[in-house]
Amino acid sequence: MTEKNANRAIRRLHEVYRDYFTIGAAVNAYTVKQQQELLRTHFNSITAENDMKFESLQPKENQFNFETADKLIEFAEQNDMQVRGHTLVWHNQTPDWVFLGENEELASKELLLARMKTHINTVVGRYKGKIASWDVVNEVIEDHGDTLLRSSKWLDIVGPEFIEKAFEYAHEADPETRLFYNDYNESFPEKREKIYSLVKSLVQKGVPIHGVGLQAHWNLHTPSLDHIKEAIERYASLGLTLHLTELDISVFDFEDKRTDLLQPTEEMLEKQNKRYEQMFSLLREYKDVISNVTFWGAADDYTWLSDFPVRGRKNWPFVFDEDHNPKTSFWGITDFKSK
Ligand code: HAH
Repeated sequence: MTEKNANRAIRRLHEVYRDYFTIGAAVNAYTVKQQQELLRTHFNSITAENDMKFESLQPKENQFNFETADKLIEFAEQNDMQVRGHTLVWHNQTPDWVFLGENEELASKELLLARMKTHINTVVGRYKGKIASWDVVNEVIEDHGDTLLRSSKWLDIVGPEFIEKAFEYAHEADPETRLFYNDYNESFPEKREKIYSLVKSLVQKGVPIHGVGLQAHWNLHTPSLDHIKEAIERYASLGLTLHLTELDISVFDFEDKRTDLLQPTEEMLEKQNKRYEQMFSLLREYKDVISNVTFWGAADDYTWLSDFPVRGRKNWPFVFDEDHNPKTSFWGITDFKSK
């Protein structure tokens, strides 16, 4: 912590943002213990980092395991937090059995859709009234080139309609919960336009979709503020709600593979502070369309970025440090005059 902030009174992050959007953190069984004070104090929304993914909830056919997910929901209830559900249909962290039929062959379209329906019904139904919004479909857009949809077993076996089916099943299971399409690299124009056209076609077909999740895995240099602003406006023009679902600001550019740092440099922390300050100022301008901002973690002692994209390399992407104290960037996003 810098000298000048040493004795300042800390206000709760979610209270500072009360008139703007809810403030979330991704959590797991480890962080709800290790970071419980910090989570209770500053966040009013949580997302399970892994514990509501297909492989966690239904590792074997019809053998559901809700133990950890239930505990996270309980933690949220005890602390007046909302829950974002993550995620129902994705190409990763989904067990192989889902896509297999008899004799190790691929499942038929009918079988895969029936399994999708059972999974969504059981999971969304169980948490009906407890989960305010769900990432129904995650990351189906191809990053580069002219191809719209990423190749996956969902796509190979069912065809593009697997996307709308997922939303329909989720809506049937809980008509109140808000249903999101969620993706990364969402602010780069090339991918943004593809996400936009997918979501637009869903809206036009009358598919029950209510929001777009911008994952917001960003770094010190990209995406630019202009690109973030353009992305927000483009998605909002569809008349849907926006959430920032997985925000973190890596201190390394994506291509940067250096592994020598034991601490972030002063220069990195200064840039990160400026970035957080400018971003949150922009996000506040769009409070009418953005209703939740979730960090993909809470404090620098635990982040998935310490294993991605370079295994075992520490990263420091949040506004709270490894001891859960506010970083300069915490003051950067909480020091503002409300309009
Ligand atoms: C996200 N993918 C996933 O939605 C989340 O479930 C997981 O825990 C972490 C990140 C992001 C991603 C990326 O930024 C780049 C390549 C692949 C995936």
